[in-house]
Amino acid sequence: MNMNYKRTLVTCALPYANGPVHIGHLAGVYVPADIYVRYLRMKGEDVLFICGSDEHGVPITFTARKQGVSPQEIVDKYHCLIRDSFSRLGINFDIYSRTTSGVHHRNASEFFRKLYDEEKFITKETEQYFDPEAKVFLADRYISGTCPKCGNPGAYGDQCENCGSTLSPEELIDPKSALSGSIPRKVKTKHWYLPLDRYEPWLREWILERHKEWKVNVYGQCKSWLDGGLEPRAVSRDLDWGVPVPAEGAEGKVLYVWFDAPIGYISNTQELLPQSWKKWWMDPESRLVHFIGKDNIVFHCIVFPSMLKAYGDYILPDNVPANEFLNLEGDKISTSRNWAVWLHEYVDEFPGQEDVLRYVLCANAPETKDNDFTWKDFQQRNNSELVAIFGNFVNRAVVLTQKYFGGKVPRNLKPEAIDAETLARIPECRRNLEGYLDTFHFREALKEAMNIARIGNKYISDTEPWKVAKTDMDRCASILYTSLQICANLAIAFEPFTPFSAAKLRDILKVGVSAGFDYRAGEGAPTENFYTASEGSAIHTLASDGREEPGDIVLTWENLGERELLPAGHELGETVLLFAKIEDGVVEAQIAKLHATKAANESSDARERAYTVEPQKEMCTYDDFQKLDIRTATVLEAERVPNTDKLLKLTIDTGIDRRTIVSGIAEYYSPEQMLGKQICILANLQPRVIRGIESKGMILMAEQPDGKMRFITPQEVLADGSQIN
Ligand code: B3M
Ligand code: ZN
Repeated sequence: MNMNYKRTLVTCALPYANGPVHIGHLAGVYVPADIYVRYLRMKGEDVLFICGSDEHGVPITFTARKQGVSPQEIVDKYHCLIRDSFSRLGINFDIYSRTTSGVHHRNASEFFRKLYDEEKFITKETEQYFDPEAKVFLADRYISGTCPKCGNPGAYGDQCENCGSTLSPEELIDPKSALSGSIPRKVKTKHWYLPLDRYEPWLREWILERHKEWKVNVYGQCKSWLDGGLEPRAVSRDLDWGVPVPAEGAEGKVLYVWFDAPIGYISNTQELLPQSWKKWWMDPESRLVHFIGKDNIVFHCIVFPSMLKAYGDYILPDNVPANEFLNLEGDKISTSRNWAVWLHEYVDEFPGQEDVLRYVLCANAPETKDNDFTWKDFQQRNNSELVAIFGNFVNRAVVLTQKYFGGKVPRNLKPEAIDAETLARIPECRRNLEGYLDTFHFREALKEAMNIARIGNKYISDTEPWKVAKTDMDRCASILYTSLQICANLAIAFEPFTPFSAAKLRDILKVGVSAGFDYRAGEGAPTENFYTASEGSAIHTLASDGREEPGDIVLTWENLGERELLPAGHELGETVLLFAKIEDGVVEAQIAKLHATKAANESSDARERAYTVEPQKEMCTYDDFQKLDIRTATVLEAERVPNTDKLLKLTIDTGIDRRTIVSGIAEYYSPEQMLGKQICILANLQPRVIRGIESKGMILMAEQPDGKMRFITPQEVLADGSQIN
């Protein structure tokens, strides 16, 4: 780690603007990053927090095609949804821009061009699958066919999801374009490649020797990539959506999305700080930290650093604290199967409980291995940790202060050993907390913050000021004095983790918190940031002239562990509850919602199986077919067959006669719905007696993917008895 840094540039993986953000993204990337940034800011460090939407790439063009709209419409929609839902969870990037911005297109193009001019790329001509109908080159994922290993007819060009084999499109039997169904052809095409093999010796030294402090999962993945040997990587694609390749002979080609997206971090910094961005990216006293999920490790630890190295001038990532994956109720989160808790839905459905999600995701963060989110655990952590420990302690301390001391911090009139011993434990929590936060162990850090609340809660339970008040007001004063100092410590310690509740607590205590730094200082606007007591977690910026005092007491991280943060006589604000209990019904409704999703997925799987796997019946001759007498007919009367659920007795006009047919359609149609309907029947089916009724013939029905039966009715009214052949 760069020990002599002056400032920290924190980036979060740019979400694809191809769908909303879910709890897996949050737990892996955005919540830890936000905690880290808030922590550094409270310590008064210079931090810049950069993110934005990743708006290029093939999947976005496919979504657009499927929905019959332009890729721009897709990314506009999701960009806004994602940006807004982040901020509703208190994740306030200094900029959340997008890779379709003009600044980014120019910057990414310039980046490529410099490497191109300096001959840092190689070119190769290869054969790629091309869809002659849709006129596009196909990524492996968009070619489907039969798996050579297990015979699954729905295997993809990169993988068979049935047997799990890794495939290449060449191996598929009967490959088809997933786009048009046409048979893809191989067409020659030229692309630019970054020869990663040339950077391998340097990467080995830089990561394996000089960054042994990286998280084990990150270091391990890098090592296995490096040990496997690196190969040149294409940085261009044949596509009409992206940053056009600025080179001769590159018509119809764009930069590969993984080439342009990380450059987006730089572009977004430029957009925010046109004058001072270089300080963040090129000064060796700046530290770059990328928060990402584990599937992005190779791009951030190997590919992007090689790009930066090739360019020169830029600093390299100092750390890349990647997390593993979060599962949901025991299953892998899946966007396509809607198996997720979506951030925008959560903030709508749980207003005022943003911190509960932040807390649970941090407590459960998949830092070293994949982890599971369950709604029961969510409820449990809220009710028995946030409500029962943190909230309960603060509430007891302030309510009793209101009751006995008119809402003013009482004087410490009769201190006892337990008070000093209790307060003495907080600096230790702080040391641990810092140790964990500095090394990206957010779960452990949160436990330490929670320990302060536990210390407070135990202290107030042990000392019982409500009882002491009956006999010894001076001692009661001391207990509440001590309790309130712990509350003030909590307002500092929890600011990174649960900023909304920390802000509420500051309101209760009438204090402000300093965030002490303004990234715009370099842009010629001298300003100062701090959190005020009443303005929640938003960073409040004040121009130096129009100074507005944030209250008498402004706390900083430096104060954490101090014994007197609130002086005697300091008046408290209004008492509110920090957390509310979550009832069973609330989580049960969420679980039911997931179960409904699962059921819908299962029936759609069944549908896919029915369509793709169900083989055609064996061949029949024309003569076989001729034996069937299929005709149109009209329903004249319909009634339920008594004591059955499924059967209707229908009287029909077949054009040749009137007859009775008993049909198993009562589940799908009521007798009233059948009256007067024209249908198709098999007229010459051997009569059968069903429930004592002679049924002559059969109504033709079509089975739907969900298993429901629908009768077939002619498009226009036909003469009854018309033969179908
Ligand atoms: N758009 C996110 C993902 O892989 C990807 C990150 C880009 S960071 C430069 O889900
Ligand atoms: Zn297979």
